[in-house]
Amino acid sequence: LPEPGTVEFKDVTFGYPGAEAPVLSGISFTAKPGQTTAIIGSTGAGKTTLLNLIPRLYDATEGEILIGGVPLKELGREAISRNISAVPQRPYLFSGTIASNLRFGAQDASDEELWEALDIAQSTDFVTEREGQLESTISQGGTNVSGGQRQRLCIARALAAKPMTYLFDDSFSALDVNTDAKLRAALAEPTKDAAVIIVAQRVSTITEADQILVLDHGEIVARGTHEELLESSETYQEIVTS
Ligand code: DGT
Ligand code: MG
Repeated sequence: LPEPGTVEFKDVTFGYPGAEAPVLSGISFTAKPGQTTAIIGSTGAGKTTLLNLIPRLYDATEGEILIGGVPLKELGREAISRNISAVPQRPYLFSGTIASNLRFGAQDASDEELWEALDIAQSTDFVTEREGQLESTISQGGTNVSGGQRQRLCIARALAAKPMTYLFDDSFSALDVNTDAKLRAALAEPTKDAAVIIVAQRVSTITEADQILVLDHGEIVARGTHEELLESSETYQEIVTS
């Protein structure tokens, strides 16, 4: 069997219920533990849809997705949520304390572990400045927290769960270039044994990725490292220069 946490797509096709054309077709790749797989492509290319298939927000229409060699359908909801942390493109906070938001998916995490996660997510100052700190309240939908901060708290939540697979959907683009770089440097250690899949808008976020998948109209049109793609892919060159 492949290592735990490995994500494999085998010739996956997906169309939204009721829609005529598939949004993803013939998607095959492997995201290995200890590696970062990046997905880049224009708006509407299908990046979010692809990520959403992994925690089974939808099921593939054709083909198969396996985690650690086990087909998703055999894994069960509980195993999926225990092993996969997803930071969605529109991160969501619910009404409650910061601690309860961070413990969603990590009920047993100690306060110390929450602070560690916040530190990595560059959110220590934000929380220490609030009255009540970890026990300070977030309003429904996180409307009393800025968008970038909401994103970072959701990254901290993902880290607190210590999963084998991380999914980041455009989680760094709302951050300024400096914070983006610091946060990703801090992520290296806690995610070093996990399979990390990052959807990115900014090329600078993914130049170090072990593999980059270029998605265009629901198909992988090129794959490789940043250097390889600069040589081989016109679509990638367009993204880099745009
Ligand atoms: P982004 O986030 O703007 O960079 O775009 P992507 O690459 O994340 O694209 P995605 O996966 O959100 O959308 C791909 C296509 O699927 C696009 O034509 C819109 C369509 N689509 C997305 N979500 C839904 C949905 O819930 N229902 C239906 N019927 N279509 C959807
Ligand atoms: Mg998206």
